[in-house]
Amino acid sequence: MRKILHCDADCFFVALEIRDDPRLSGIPVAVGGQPGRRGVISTCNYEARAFGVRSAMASAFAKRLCPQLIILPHNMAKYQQAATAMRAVFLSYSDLIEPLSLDEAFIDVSHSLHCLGSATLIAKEIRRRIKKEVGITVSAGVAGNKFLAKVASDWQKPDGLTVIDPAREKFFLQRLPVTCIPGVGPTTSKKLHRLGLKTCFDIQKVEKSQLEAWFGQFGPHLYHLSRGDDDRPVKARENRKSISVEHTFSEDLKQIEQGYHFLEELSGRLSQRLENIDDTNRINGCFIKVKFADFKQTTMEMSTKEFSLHCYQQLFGKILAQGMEPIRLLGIGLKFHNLQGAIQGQRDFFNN
Ligand code: TTP
Ligand code: MG
Repeated sequence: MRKILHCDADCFFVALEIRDDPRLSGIPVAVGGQPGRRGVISTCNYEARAFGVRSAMASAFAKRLCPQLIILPHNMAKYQQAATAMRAVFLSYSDLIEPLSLDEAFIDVSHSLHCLGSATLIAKEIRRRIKKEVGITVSAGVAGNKFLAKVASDWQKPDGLTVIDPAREKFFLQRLPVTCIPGVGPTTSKKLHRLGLKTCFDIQKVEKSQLEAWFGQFGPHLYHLSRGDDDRPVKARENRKSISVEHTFSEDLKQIEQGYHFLEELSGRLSQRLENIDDTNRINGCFIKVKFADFKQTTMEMSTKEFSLHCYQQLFGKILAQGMEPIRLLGIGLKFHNLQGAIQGQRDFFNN
């Protein structure tokens, strides 16, 4: 029986802004671009969520939903610093950590000797320490696998701890909505609902072959996860060469300004993917990709040691200087030194 924790900070960017300016607590606050500049919301606190404000929503629309919403600019250095401090807390309980984004990670504590080996006590300690050392709340889930640990950490957000011990697993799954299964988006969930399948318990009653007939390769995934079977290991970060995010616009962008503002949203998303400090230390370049309405694609890169919006704005300016067509797709990314490759290269050199 494995013991897996999933930790996810509550409204991460905004929580850090409120930590540094307590006058903001209790009122609707977001971090994102300004509405007048076609900005987008990166995240908001739960007070703002009560008005329907959400991540990736146009800031102008968010202001319409919640006129008193305060929208603060990004402060990436602050968010990265907090992520590093959180990671340091995780590391004091286990080496087996799989970061999913700046504020979210799986931690395998199956072999941890801390807290007498109790995963629940470890989760409590992690939450308490992050509150004290970083000044924000983290929701945590404890279970026997990744799927259930992630569902559990979401269960009582914000500032919640949910433990699904083996004895409660079956009961928990019975009422778990199908939308909690990873990979079930709006289309699949509609199809499942049409078939009368609303909870994991409903799916459990269907034969594997039938699920395969209905959902193809996704069928066995539904079959196993609905039973709470998930043997995916917690994997420490791979030695990646690059990460990127991109967006295809539903309507081509015609104004240069819109492109610049969308870069802010993309860089928010990229920072989410910038999983840990080892990666930030290994940055050696950034790149941008632009696809125009006529499907012509241009990429441009520059070397840099750090992640900054300014580099992308510069690259974007250079691409636009070559001519401006309506933009269909915009993407940005980071390149890393390949540590493993460099070490292997040295070994090969000495061995030959
Ligand atoms: P999340 O963990 O998805 O969101 P959150 O921490 O703000 O809120 P909660 O976990 O309580 O639901 O993302 C972490 C940070 O990543 C978030 O604070 C801001 C950033 N982000 C974006 O910039 N754009 C996005 O679309 C999303 C979802 C997050
Ligand atoms: Mg979060």
